[in-house]
Amino acid sequence: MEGDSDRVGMILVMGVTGVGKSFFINKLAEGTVIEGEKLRSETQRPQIVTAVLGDDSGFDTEVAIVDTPGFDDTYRSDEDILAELSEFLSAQYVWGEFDLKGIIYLHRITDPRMTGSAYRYFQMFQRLCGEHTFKNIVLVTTMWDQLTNRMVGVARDQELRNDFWSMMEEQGSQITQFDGSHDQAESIVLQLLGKQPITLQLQHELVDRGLPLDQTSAGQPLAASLEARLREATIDTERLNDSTAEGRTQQG
Ligand SMILES: Nc1nc2c(ncn2[C@@H]2O[C@H](COP(=O)(O)OP(=O)(O)O)[C@@H](O)[C@H]2O)c(=O)[nH]1
Ligand SMILES: [Mg+2]
Repeated sequence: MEGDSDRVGMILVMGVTGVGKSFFINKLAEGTVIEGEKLRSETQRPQIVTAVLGDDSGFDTEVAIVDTPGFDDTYRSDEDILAELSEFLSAQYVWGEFDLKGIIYLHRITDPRMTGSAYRYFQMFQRLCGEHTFKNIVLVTTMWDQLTNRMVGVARDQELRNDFWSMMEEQGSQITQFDGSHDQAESIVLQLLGKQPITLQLQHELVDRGLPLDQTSAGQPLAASLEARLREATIDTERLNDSTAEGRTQQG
């Protein structure tokens, strides 16, 4: 069909550390990413995994799934994570070989309440995507099999829908409970692959409008700390220059 591209679709998997992003991706492409990687999350970068879906039907669909680093309280700052994501998303937008089709946002149903970092991440996530992409987003609750009482999960699910997810749902986001199966992971991804490609708000702002990260919708709330981060980087460079100069003086 005219206008439809032959490019492989890309899906981002997002959510704070430990919600099951890597687990979800391994359901689609077994053993491609490391699960439970908390201790090494400081070195984690967005990682693209390609998978082929729908073997049985005879229609194979290739997809690029991205495992993204999420906020966590211990190992990396929110600014680091946003900077990491923004680099990846800009590069994909400018040079990428894939069409971004959607985002899968994971939330652990075993969490009694939304923690500070989970809430900050969720807000950053919404700003980074922009409302125009909400119809390409599936909000997924994970780890239902870890609950001792399913009714507790059902109540939390309702709370999430009422207090946090209703605005996105009204604007077209889907909400679903993940049972941990390959089949469901595949059907969530296939559903998103059928949609029109999107450009995220952050990609528009960074690439099309040339804004610095701290002036983007996602970056603004972190502006003070992003600035401090930049200042630190500048001071580091100055120190490096100083010591190089010193070195030369001593040598010369
Ligand atoms: N029982 C169960 N364990 C899960 C599920 N999702 C993730 N896990 C486990 O929870 C831990 C954290 O998941 P992981 O995928 O590494 O989270 P990530 O930080 O979001 O990538 C790992 O040990 C996973 O194997 C699930 O739906 N059910
Ligand atoms: Mg992971």
